Order: sequence, then structure tokens, then C-alpha cells
Amino acid sequence: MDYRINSFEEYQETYQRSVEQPEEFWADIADTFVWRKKWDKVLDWNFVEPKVKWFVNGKLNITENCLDRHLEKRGNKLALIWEPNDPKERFVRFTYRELHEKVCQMANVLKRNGVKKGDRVVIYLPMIPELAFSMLACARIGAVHSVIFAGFSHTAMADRINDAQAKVVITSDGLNRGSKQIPVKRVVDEAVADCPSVEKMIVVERVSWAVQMKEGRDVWYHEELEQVDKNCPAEEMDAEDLLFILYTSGSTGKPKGVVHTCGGYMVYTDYTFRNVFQYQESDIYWCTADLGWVTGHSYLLYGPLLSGATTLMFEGVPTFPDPGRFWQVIDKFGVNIFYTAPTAIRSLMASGLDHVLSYSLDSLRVLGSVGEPINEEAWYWYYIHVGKERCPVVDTWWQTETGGIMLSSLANVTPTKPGHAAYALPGVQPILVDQAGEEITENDQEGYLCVKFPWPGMIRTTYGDHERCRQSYFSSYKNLYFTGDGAKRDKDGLWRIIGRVDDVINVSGHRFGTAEIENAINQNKHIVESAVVGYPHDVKGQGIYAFVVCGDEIPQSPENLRAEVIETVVDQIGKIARPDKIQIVSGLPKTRSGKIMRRILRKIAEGETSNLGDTSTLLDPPIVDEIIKGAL
Ligand code: 6R9
Repeated sequence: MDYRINSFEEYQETYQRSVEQPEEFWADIADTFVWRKKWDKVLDWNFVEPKVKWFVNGKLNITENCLDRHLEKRGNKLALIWEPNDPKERFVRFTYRELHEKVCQMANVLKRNGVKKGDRVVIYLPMIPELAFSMLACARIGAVHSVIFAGFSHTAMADRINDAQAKVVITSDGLNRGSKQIPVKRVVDEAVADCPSVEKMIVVERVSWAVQMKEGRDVWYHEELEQVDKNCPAEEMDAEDLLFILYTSGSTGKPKGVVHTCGGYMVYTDYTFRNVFQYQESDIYWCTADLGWVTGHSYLLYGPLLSGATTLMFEGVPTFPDPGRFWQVIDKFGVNIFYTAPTAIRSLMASGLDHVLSYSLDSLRVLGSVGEPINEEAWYWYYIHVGKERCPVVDTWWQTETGGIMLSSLANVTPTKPGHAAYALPGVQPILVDQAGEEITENDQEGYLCVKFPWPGMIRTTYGDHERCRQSYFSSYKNLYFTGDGAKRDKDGLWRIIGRVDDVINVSGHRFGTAEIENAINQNKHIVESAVVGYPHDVKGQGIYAFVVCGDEIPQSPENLRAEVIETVVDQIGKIARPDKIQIVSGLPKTRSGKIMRRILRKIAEGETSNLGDTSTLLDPPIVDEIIKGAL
């Protein structure tokens, strides 16, 4: 059965049914997959504990659905195209049959190195095919993958490895990113020195650098391959067994391990992929996200492969060797569906039109956006110059925690509106609430975005700490999942996402908790206290503005101190979290009870100092004047 929605009327009918009979609705979709054993009950849930179980007691393996079931009809169809960083290096293609074999081999390598069902495997790899093989290989044998974006520092990695108690790490000697080469294995070695749970490290050769291999712990992937079989039976998994952990920032402290499970995630990513992008059998599909983020998990790997699509994976960056790289790749492979982030669009806009006008882009049919609100200027540039006013732009709102797209237009099926994620997907029941948690029912109103009914792709827990999951998402408003985003429903009922309402900053589509960056900054021996806020940034969406208080006296020039603070953040988290602005202040604005008044700092960072709001609870008002005077 093909459950693709073909018209606006059909969308409305389907949506209605999905709300009135959610269990029947999802069961019909789930029925189209290969199950070793069907479920006893479709859904078992409450948002109090919270407890969410989909397809209870169903048994399956997601890789049988991504790979094996396609072999008969699509064995020779391309599953994965890999385009390297350097356009002079040759691309590589894998049919479904070849990908199946690669995954089985990698699965056997994992088994040979002691990985068993339920074990956690951390993957820290560049965007090379082995990253995709590794994720699927884990899923094949029932190990839980936790991919860490290969830009995080060794400290950040060690935290995540320890939280997940990972047994094995898969990495590479180095990586290529634009004109740079980065020594990956060295970062992992440093991380693993603080991670007693790690027994083995599997190293993929990418840049042919000499690396230190630790006897008894480290093995070369290519050497292991010679020892293993090309077949690997898929492990039978319960629908609610863990598929993966993906760490993401929240408003407090350290990142949390968002847990997704096998059955619901499979059904949800496949359904949303087909419908949002209106995927057709012969399409070449390209999602530019790194597999280290949830967008890569759901819409580069699992969703497309479940649907039997040809998915393109790109190792490089949009601006290397020049800012025409994306458009060149689209023409080279005849990409039909292109899914990227507003920050990439804005950075390419800034490089001028010539780069995009040099390519035909005739093959494109659908454009997608994800990760942060897309401003109208970027939306129109994308629509006019990339899509030639011919391709709908689907603005897809979702989160690591939601597993898949929640709000979006369906390409060419439902209307689009610049800056609007527009419609709830079937099965998704979003609501707006006010501060008190009362539902806002009228249109043309703003509020906090919540969801009132479970959907199959949703977060099940935060790894090793269920209470944290409850606290973070289910405690703000009774019986609701709280997204952390503010939203507006326009007069016609279309959704627009305004942005985070908690202490999360979205930098180039990557989430950072202000507390997480502050913790990092405070590791610097000269800093006694800091406060971090976001401010509007032309390319990144939001930039990071840090106010830092130095102990006693500044021991060196302010410039040196700033450089040191940056170094500390890069060391603790990674380059992606480096502050854009660092202001050295003698104190922070606090309430009498000692709370930092971030609201004021945010206004200062935004340059809106004429109206700071209520400052009556300020402990030391002159400090605010000092900060305003020194603002960057
Ligand atoms: C998929 C992903 C989630 C946060 C989310 C929101 C922001 C994502 C958006 C968007 C406006 C969109 N966000 N998509 N805001 N319009 N289309 O990005 O997951 O990294 O967990 O970030 O990103 O603020 O809460 P994740």
C-alpha cells in the first residue's frame, strides 16, 4: 500500500482520521513494513511518567526494512551515492545489494570485536560511507548507536561516551573538511583516556595518516574486513528496544541522551519522508546534514532507505572549493529533492548570485529547509534562485526529540507560506498554550508550542535518567509534551515557529544550552562567572554573546583573555560553540535573590537598550550602565 497523500483534500481527510482514530491510522501504516511478529497493542501511553510504547510486543529489525526487503525489487537500484570533499576525487555509489553487503560486513566486524545486542557503540566519523555502514551495522545486530558529530572536542566526547557507557568507538585516522585536514583519531585517543567502559576502537582509514594504534584495543577496519563473512542475520528486536541515543543540549547543564526506539521511529521517519518531500521512485534525494545530527539520522539515512530511495551523502562543505559546490553537485547527479538549512542558504547568499546562476538546477523539484526559522529574505532567495520559482519550499519544523518532521507543508500538496512550517503532519496534534498552560484556541495568536498526543517517532526517555526526560519535556504543562519553542498560529491556522523560549541558543541550526557554554567558560582559571545569551546573527541565525567576569584583576590584555576563553570553549565543547562576542564585565546584573537577569543581558546583546523592561528587582543597577557602555 502506498500511503502518500496526493491532494489538499486528502491531507485534510487523512489528518482528521489520524486524530479521530490514531491507533488505526498508524497501524495501517505500520502494516506495510516487515515485522517478525506483529504487535499486540498499537499504543500504550501517559504523559505523566511519561510512558510511551508503540506497537507493543512487535518484533522487527529496522535494517531488514531499510535493506533486505528492497533486494528483490531494488537490488540493483542505487541506495547511496557518496560525493567526497574534493571534487577531484571520484564519487562512490552503492546499490541496495552492495549496501546490504557492506552493512553485514561491518556488523560482523562489530561482533568480532565483542559487540552484542544492547551494547552502546559511539561513532565519531567524518561523512564517509563507513559512517552510514556503522549506524546500520549497529542496528543490524541490535547494538545502540550514538553518533557524535566529528567536530566536538575530546572533553565533550568523553562526557557522552561515559554517559552512554559505550563499549566500542568507531572512528577514522583523520578527516577532510574544505581545505583542512583534521586529526580525528588523536581527539578520540584523548577522550577515551577518560573512558573506562571503552574496550575496542575500530579505525577507518580516510586520510592515510600515521596514527598510534593501541595494542589490544585498536583495530583497523580494513584489516578486520578480511576476517569476516558477507552475511549477517538481522537480530530480532522488540519495537521498543533502543535504536539509538543522540545527545542534544537542553536549557540546563550537560547534554542529554535522547533515546529513540526501533518500531515507532521506523514507521514515523518513512511516513514523513514520503509525504513531506513527495518522494517518487526514480528521485535522487540529497539532504546536506551531517549524520551526526538528527536530520542526518532521519532524513539522510533511515527515512530515505526505508522508502527505497537513492540518498546522497556529501563529505564536504558548501563553500569548498567555491560557493557553487552545492549547485555543482545538484547538476552532477541530477538531484530532484534538496534538503538543507537556512544558515547554509544565508552564507551562500552572501557569496553572490554568480555561483548559483552558473548551474542549471533543472532537475530540482522540491526544496526543504530545517534547523531554525528561515527568514523571508533567505526563503525568497532559495525559492527564486535555486528553485527558479518552480519548486515548493517545505519548511520543516521538528527536533531531535520528535524523531521526525512534525510541522511542514507537503510539497506541491498543501500550500506553502514564507517563514511558516504551515501544517501539522497527520498524527501530530500540536497546541498552543499560554504561560499558565491554558490552551489558546483562537487563531492569530502566539504561545508556547506543545503536543498533546503521542506520535510514533517521539523521544522515549533520556538515557540513564528518566526523571530528566520528565522534567525537561513533560513537567512544564500537565499532560503535554513541551517543545521549548514559541510559535504563532496565523489567521488561517498555519504554524510559524518563532524560536526557543528557554535558554537554548540555535547557532547555525545547532543547539547549545547557555548553561553548557557557561560551564565551559567557567573552566578557565581567570573567569569567576559568566552569562551567555544569543543575539541575531546574519549568517548563523543566532550568535553567542558571552559576558565574563574576571577574578581580581585582568592578568593580561583583554584580547589575550578573550582568546583564552575561546580556547577553553573549543576545548570543552568544540569549535562550533565558540562565542562570537566576549565582553569582560566587572559584574553581572542579578536579582536580590542572586539570579542572573538574562532578560537584560539579552536586550543589551541585541542592542535594544532603550527599553530594558522591569529593572526594579536589580541588586546593583549601576552594573547595567557599565555593561551597556562596554557592549560590543
Ligand atoms: C531537526 C532539528 C530543534 C530546534 C527546534 C527549533 C529549531 C528546527 C525549525 C526550527 C524554525 C524550523 N528548528 N527546525 N525552527 N523552523 N523549520 O533541527 O533538531 O537540532 O534538535 O533542533 O531547532 O527551535 O526546537 P534539533
